[in-house]
Amino acid sequence: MADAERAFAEQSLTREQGRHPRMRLSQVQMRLGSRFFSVWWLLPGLLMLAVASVAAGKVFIATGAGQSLIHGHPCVPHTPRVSPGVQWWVVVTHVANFFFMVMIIRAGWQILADHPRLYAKVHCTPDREVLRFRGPVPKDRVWTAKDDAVTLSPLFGMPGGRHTIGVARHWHFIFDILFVVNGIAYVVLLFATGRYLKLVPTELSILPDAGSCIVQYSALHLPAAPGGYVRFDAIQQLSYFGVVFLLGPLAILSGLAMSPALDNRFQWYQRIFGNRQAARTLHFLIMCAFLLFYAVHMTMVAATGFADNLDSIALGSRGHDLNGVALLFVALGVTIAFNVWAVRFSWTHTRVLQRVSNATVGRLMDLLFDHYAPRAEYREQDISPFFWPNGLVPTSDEWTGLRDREFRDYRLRVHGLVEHPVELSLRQLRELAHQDQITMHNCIQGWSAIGRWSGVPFTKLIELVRPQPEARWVMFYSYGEGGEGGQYYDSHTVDDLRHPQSLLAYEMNGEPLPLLHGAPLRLRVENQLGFKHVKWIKEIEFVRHFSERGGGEGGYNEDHEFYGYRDEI
Ligand SMILES: Nc1nc2c(c(=O)[nH]1)N[C@H]1C(S)=C(S)[C@@H](COP(=O)(O)O)O[C@H]1N2
Ligand SMILES: [Mo]
Repeated sequence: MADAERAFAEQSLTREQGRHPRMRLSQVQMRLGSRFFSVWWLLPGLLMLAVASVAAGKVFIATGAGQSLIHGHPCVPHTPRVSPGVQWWVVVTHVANFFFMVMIIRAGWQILADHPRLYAKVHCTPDREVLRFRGPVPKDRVWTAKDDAVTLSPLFGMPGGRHTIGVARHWHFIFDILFVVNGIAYVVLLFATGRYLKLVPTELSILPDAGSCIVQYSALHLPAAPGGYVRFDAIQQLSYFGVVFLLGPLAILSGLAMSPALDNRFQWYQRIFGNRQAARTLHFLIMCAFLLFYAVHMTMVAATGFADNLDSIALGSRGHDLNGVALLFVALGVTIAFNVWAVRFSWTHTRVLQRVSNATVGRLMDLLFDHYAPRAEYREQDISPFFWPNGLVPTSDEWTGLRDREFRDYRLRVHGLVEHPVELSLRQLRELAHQDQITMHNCIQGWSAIGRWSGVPFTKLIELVRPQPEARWVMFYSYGEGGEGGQYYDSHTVDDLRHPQSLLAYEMNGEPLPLLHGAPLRLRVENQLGFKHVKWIKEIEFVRHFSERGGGEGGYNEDHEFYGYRDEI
């Protein structure tokens, strides 16, 4: 590797950029009707609920009906045990799963911090959030989605310390793949060895048995378990079944529902969850459910004989020694050490992390999503009342001069590896074609919005300029600057630009493109995330490969924020 190349590869995240106010747990609010309340008000409510259910449990268990329920339906069913002991693969997949989940959840929080608001409807209108992690959106100035991010402590966020969704996504997705592979291995072995019988309920009697458990637990009676807790009780079985066969798959599916490539190709997909934002909110709630599960799980393990339980979970033995506890502490220690290392690595070797992610996650995305040409159309009444803006409106004399003359002097320069370079005025572009589409924009930060875009299908431009055969990528350069200074730009494959919905847009919602949203011309490439839709386009260049231009990573955010070079999720 040449020295210059090495220096670039070693480029890392800096603290100066991307600092935002710290997230404060005291500011987390939920909406009820038209008002927002601190989520801390849930605590006394939950406490009252707990007290009430203990009281109800104690009263019910003393009644005849209660007695006949717990005697007629044992909490720990008498079904034959599958096979005694624990197998090594159960322990390995269990520990690996814990390790992966810690990374996924921490990186997930970091991703959420980039747009700390959750919605129920498809639109992301300020003051219509169902849950928000910072105050209301200021209304007295332009407030971009980038302005809205918050900083997490490195104790919570991966890597924390500033907003950096690029880095967080790399960790999140790399560990998602490991999580899925581990999950598949676990489920395959579960069925291959017949041990699924421990998890999958096969008889309806599990329901009254579970009822019996609920009554006994809420009355604070630990159900009788002769010989120790070697067999799952009905509630355990149902919750393990739920975590493995419902929560896990739902986490994956709701995560995929945030993909622009999927949503703008198969509209039915996000509808499974209601809409794209409901899927994002559900993705968050599933994380909460996982945490709740872990908390209850560990509490029960501790409450029913910590060391013995850990022994039988980890080693399948009840040696009345501390092997299981030792294993737990080793697993915890390795997880903590890895997390400390991963935070440091994020800061010192950011470019390496990005490259690894491009080569794994990026390749997989290309393979899975490449052939999905976006074509979903929304209806007039679906158009979002609010469209978050992003980026810095250009300030150069060149652009402000054009703006002051209403872009009459604007000329789009299209050049590079083409047979017929052109310079086109807005009038010429309008005469070239006028295509209308109502589509959903998905920002990498998590918000989305539906809008009507009108402009020239990019295929028209391709026909006009006739790219040379070796031209595989197209660079889009903006009049605007990125957050750290320097020209904003990005790149697309010619293949993506041939999609019927790839558009050079000169109108938004039936009006000439507003200054804030990219006047006079912006890009729409509906299978990709928002940051690839360059606004305030100055010129277009056909090249062999994006690495020949700019910082070499594919675009401004790829260079400065370490984003992936294609982002279809
Ligand atoms: N020139 C330029 N184009 C840009 C950006 C930018 O900062 N500069 N931000 C991108 C991002 S991150 C998004 S989500 C969309 C936002 O488009 P909107 O402001 O119309 O919502 O523009 C993209 N295009
Ligand atoms: Mo974005």
